[in-house]
Amino acid sequence: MVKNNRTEVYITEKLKQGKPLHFTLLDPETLNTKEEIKKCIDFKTDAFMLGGSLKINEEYAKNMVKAIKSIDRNLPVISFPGNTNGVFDCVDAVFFMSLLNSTNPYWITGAQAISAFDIKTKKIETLSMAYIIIEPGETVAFIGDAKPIPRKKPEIACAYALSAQYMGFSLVYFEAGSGADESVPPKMIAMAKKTIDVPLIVGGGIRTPEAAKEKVLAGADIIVTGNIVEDNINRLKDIISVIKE
Ligand code: 1GP
Repeated sequence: MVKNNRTEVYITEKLKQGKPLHFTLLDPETLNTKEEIKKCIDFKTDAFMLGGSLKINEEYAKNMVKAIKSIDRNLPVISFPGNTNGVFDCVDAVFFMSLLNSTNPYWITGAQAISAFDIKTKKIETLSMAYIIIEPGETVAFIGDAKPIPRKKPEIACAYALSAQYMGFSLVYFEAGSGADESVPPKMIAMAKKTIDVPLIVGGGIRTPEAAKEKVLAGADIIVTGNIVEDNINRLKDIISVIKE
C-alpha cells in the first residue's frame, strides 16, 4: 500500500524554505463563518486544524472542510482530535497525538488504540505528534488529566520533548491551552529548540504580533492560533505577517 503523506511533505517542504508556519485552529465551540475562513487564507495561514475538547462532530467538520476547500483546495485541513470522536473522513490528515504528560493512560495510548483501525479504514494520513501541556493548560489540561509543566521549569518540558523524539514522534507541540492568559515562555521554546531536531509547534494564548514574534525568535517552527479568529481577526493579519517576515 502506498502511504499517503501529502500533508507531511507539504509541511516539511514549507519548513525547508526557512520561515516558520502558521496554523489556524477552528474550534467547534465557535461556528466560524466562511468570511472568517477566507480572511485566514488571504492572510496566508499555512493550514487549518479542526478540533477541540468539546462539541466536535462530523457535520461541523464537513462544513468547515467544504468552506476551506471552496476557497483553496490545496490548503491542508488536519484533524486535531480531542478524543476518539475527532477523526473525520473529510480531512487531509490527522494528528495522531499522545498527551505525554497526562496522568491517565487513556490519553497517552488508550484513545489512540481505539481510533487506530478507524483511521486505517478511512485511509487518513497520520502525523505523529507528542502533545505536551504547559501551565496554565486550560480546558485541555482538565479534560486530559494532565500534570501541566510549570512555566518556570523549561528543563522538564525539554525532557518530555526529547523523550518524544526518541520515541519516534515527528512533531512536538507545546500547548499552553486555548485562551490561556500566559502563552508558552520563550525560554522554554529556546531550550527545546536546542534540544530536539523535530519541528516544534507552539500554541495557546498567542493573541498579539509581539507574542508571535517572541515565539518564532525563540525557535518555534509552527505557531497555532485559535481564538483570535473570533476575537480580532484583523490582528491575525499582523500575527501571520510577523511570523513570516
Ligand atoms: C489551542 O493552541 C491552540 O490548541 C490555540 O489557542 O485559542 O488561545 O489561540 P488560542
